[in-house]
Amino acid sequence: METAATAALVKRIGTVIKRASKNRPSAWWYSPHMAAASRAIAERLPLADLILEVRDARVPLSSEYELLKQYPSPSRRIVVLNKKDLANSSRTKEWMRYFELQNCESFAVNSHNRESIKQFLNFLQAKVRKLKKMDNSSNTAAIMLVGIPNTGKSALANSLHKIGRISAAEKGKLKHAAVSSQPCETKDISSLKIASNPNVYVLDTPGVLPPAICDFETISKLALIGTIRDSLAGEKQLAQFFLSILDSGKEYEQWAKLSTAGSGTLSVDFREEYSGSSEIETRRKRQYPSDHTQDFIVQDVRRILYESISSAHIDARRRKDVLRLVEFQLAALREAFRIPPELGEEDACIRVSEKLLNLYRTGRLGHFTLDDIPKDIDLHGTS
Ligand SMILES: Nc1nc2c(ncn2[C@@H]2O[C@H](COP(=O)(O)OP(=O)(O)O)[C@@H](O)[C@H]2O)c(=O)[nH]1
Ligand SMILES: [Mg+2]
Repeated sequence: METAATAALVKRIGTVIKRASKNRPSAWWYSPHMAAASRAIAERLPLADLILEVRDARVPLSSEYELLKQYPSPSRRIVVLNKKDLANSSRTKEWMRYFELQNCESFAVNSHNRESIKQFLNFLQAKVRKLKKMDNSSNTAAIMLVGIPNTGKSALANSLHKIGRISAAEKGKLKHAAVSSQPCETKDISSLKIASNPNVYVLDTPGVLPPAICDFETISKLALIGTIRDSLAGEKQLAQFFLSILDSGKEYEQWAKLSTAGSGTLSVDFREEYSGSSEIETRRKRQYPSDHTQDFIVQDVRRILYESISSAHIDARRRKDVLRLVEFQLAALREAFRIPPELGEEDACIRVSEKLLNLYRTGRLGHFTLDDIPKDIDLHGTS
């Protein structure tokens, strides 16, 4: 993923976060609440039959849960790569191979997808039965979900509970774990039943980050996927970071068909001042009279991004080229996001950034795996 431009933005974001953390009395993200949660989780870890370390499939390494490093039983730990729908699927396969080489079991899942949850439930039930046979222990199993904030632990717990094979009476109508796009919304450990015979419970836990600041690259990626509050890193910086990744890759090419640019003339041209205002509106009315506004916005955003990248012919290795393109895109996207023209420069940029981050985080701007397999690992080798 790393290019000169992304490296420059990573440094900027890391520095901003570090500065923000210095201005706070306690370690800025490691709140007393998180410290207490961390202790409560550590006490219960040895009692769990299985531990699901829920990571984000876009950052299989950066979303590691530090606390588990001290936990000695890898045989009872499974790395869950959640949000697989947002990651690049062939890269996810490579990551699973990576975990296999580390003798670590992994499973990629989409908590919002019924089929994916069903498969995962089957896998978990088989696993629990095997464990129970080995242990010769009681007919009840506890599976603990742990991970950093916002990886989807509560969403996963809810889906397992909802789709699990338990009687209707056991599916508490009001019982569910609180899911939120904001990090740190789960405050307590709660239990939900997901299967009978043997009875299997999942324990949803609050997300915990390491107390000390990790390296800039990790923290920037975590900020981009929404693990820490956007205001800490700054919405604009995060949007720039995302755009620098998009501009340096090939994902945008899938939007070529959206481009209305005829032979050589682009409606959004990086080399000229952007002035597509009323054109977007006319085309929208002409082509899709009945569609939903949000869909138009997404299409317009994709088109503007496609046209700006393809007309720019930048060298992704050149930091300045990418950064200039990113600035251009942030300005050009105001139109697509219908930002009122009377809004000041700064406010408009933040609004565009928030909206762009939201589209990225809900998967509408492509599938990006941000972590690379460590260079010393040979995925095709024998060990
Ligand atoms: N696209 C996608 N979004 C997910 C998935 N799982 C969870 N989410 C979203 O991620 C955000 C955080 O989920 P939540 O369960 O509250 O995370 P937690 O902090 O780990 O408990 C919410 O907006 C969820 O809707 C998934 O598999 N795919
Ligand atoms: Mg939660």
